[in-house]
Amino acid sequence: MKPVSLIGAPTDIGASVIGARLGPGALRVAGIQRALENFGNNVVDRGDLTGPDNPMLPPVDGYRHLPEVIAWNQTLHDAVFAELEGDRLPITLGGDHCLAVGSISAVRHCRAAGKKVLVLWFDAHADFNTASITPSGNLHGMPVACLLGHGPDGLTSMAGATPAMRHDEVRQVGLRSVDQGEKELLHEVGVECYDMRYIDEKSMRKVMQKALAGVDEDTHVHVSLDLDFIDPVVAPGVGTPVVGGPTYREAQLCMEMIADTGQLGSIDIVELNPALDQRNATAELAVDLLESLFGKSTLVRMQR
Ligand code: 6HN
Ligand code: MN
Ligand code: MN
Ligand code: MN
Repeated sequence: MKPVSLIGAPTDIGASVIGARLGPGALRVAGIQRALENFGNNVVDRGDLTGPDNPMLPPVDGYRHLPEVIAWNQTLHDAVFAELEGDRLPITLGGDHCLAVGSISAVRHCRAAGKKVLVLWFDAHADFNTASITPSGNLHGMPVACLLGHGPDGLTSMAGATPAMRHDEVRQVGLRSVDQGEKELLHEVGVECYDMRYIDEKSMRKVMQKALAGVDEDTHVHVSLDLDFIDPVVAPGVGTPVVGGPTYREAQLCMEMIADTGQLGSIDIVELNPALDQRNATAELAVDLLESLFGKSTLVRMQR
């Protein structure tokens, strides 16, 4: 396994519920570094990035805080890019989900020369809004659209090439709150989505087999984990909870199946809101899920 770098991005610049700025600290308190070191990983905590404060302003032309969101993402892009170039595995500790524009643009930028990229987007939401269809103006509801070229220049061009990703390089799992305009655009663009009904009907195992189809030794898998993916009974510490999500075990299975591919290349842990959490349970859950991503279940698998 590649050496790991933790990158804190303490901001809620893309959200209207504040508190995700506290996420990196809560993940450290939950023991994220020690948990990964226990698997023999070399883990370095790079500390927190800095960027503009959240000015809490209303949207302008369909976007809240666009200049600040661009600034945070450019800083994160550069940090993630440097880790990838050093052949390390970066984990972005969010922060809200707008940050995935920067981290995933860095993956594309860095891999442009060769490897295939697969982004697995775990979320209750599709994050596929644009300025003209967003109900909120919040940029954490738009990163997937931006990465696929639908968004403002400052965000769509960060990978050096626009769009950063093709629609078939992203697969979304866990959706259960998708705005009307978003639904239409998702359908038009043709993003592969596994919503909760599909998960219920087919099982998480089937869903993950499909989501991971085509992954081979030449694939860089990026996991973008919005903690509101998991049912809020288990993961209450998020700003935009949606009932009816995956259970603890279903979420673990996703991570275990990704670990089995051996192709994990980079991770975002986002939308943790410690101000809304219960005794850091959601941060601890995130650490449990990361352990699975790094192969915690392997022994159990071998005993079967
Ligand atoms: N997230 N679809 C809603 C919006 O405002 O665009 C909610 C987005 C939530 C985004 O949880 O990363
Ligand atoms: Mn999200
Ligand atoms: Mn979400
Ligand atoms: Mn770039």
